Amino acid sequence: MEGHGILKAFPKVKRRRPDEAKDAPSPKRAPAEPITDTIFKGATVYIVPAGIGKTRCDIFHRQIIQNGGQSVSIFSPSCTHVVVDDSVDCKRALRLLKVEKMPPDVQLVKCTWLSACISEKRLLESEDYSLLLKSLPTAPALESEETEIAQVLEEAPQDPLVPTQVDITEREACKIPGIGKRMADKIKEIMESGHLRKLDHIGEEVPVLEMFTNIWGAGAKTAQMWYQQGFRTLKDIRTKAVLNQTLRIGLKHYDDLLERMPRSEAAAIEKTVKEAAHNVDEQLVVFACGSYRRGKTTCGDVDVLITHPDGESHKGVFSKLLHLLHQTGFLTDDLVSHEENGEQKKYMGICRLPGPLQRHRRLDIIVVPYAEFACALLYFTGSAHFNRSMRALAKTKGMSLSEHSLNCHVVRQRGVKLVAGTPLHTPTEKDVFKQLGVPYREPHERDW
Ligand code: DCP
Ligand code: MG
Ligand code: MN
Repeated sequence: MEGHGILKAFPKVKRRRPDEAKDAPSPKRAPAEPITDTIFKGATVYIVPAGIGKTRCDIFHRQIIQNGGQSVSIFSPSCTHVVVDDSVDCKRALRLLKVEKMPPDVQLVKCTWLSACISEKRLLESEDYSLLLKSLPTAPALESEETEIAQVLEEAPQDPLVPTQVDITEREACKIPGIGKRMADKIKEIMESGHLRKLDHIGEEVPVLEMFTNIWGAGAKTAQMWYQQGFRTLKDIRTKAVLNQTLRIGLKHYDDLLERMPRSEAAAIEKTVKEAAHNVDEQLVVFACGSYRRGKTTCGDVDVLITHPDGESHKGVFSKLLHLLHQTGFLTDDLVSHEENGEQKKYMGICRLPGPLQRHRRLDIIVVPYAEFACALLYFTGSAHFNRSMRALAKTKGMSLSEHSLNCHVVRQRGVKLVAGTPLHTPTEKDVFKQLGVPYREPHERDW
């Protein structure tokens, strides 16, 4: 059972967007990807969604995580950076954060800081992007950097003795309050070439990558690769890219899969799966978890958890159930038709309710042994952010929590697990909370 990290076990599970609790319909779907770089290592970033838009928030969120950083959904003084839309000024930012002033060690930066870090592949100093810098009129947004720099230069005291050569200009620029070495370098580049290269790709690449990562099964890496191959539209992808079966399905249902379904439809999908499961075995326990169980008004997919109280009979269920659901035409496409995670089995696919005007919807089905039921239920109910908090909590108590079990007497050395520990008896979710020493939280209280 050891070593079943979520990401390893279920690599296709998509990432959550940070502002999920608001439950607005969100055009978002993308699988998790491994950490590929360390740009944001050591950074804990809180993105203020206002003005940035959910899709961009989500992209940034993923980029931060993929690049070794932490992207948190709650603002706290332990954040290293708070990112706001370029249109947001300091006053509004504080209002959005509901604080009077920023805690001392937290950087308040414009969104372009994130784009710049990503495009330059390193954690940039925040000074050029900071909203806290008083000496600049406002920290320049990248897109308008050239104009801003020109303004700053105009406002700088005119010294008739300053020669016009580029290096001297750079040195002089450094003396202007609020202009650091980086900004001076940019001034120098503009002086030399009349142009800032760093801006060339920004604004052009992001929306295309966004559109590509909105294909179910395509992560940031795939999107980057396609972009580098010169693809710019979905038609390019459809006609020129090399696609595996999953991507082909993702592309086929591009629009449907971007849309969240109303709660009532999730209920109808749960009912369909439940009826089919009860045709296989009447004793099966069948639950829709995920956002549905948390009481959300819209759901990105339906996450159905199945177990059998006798502890044994869950074993033959998975393939029989899927066969049945395929037969009736309810399941239309398989994304990941069979993923084993210890004794748990997972299906990820696409279904459609009968009748005209019905859309294709994402459906996950998980069959688990009864001994793991409570931990599996807790895990698949989420939210993902809540799960991370619970796991972190378990860690502080020498325990470890997974979708399989809550273990005690875990031994870790520098964060690496050496001893897996012993699974505790947790017949219900309440037992898990109790063992962790925290008050029980109802599913609808688990968004964060
Ligand atoms: N999960 C997790 N970590 C992840 C992905 C998922 O812990 N990286 C868990 C918590 C989620 C549950 O699995 O709540 C179901 O995953 P979904 O991606 O289906 O997320 P939700 O059901 O919460 O939201 P949505 O309405 O977008 O489906
Ligand atoms: Mg879900
Ligand atoms: Mn799901």
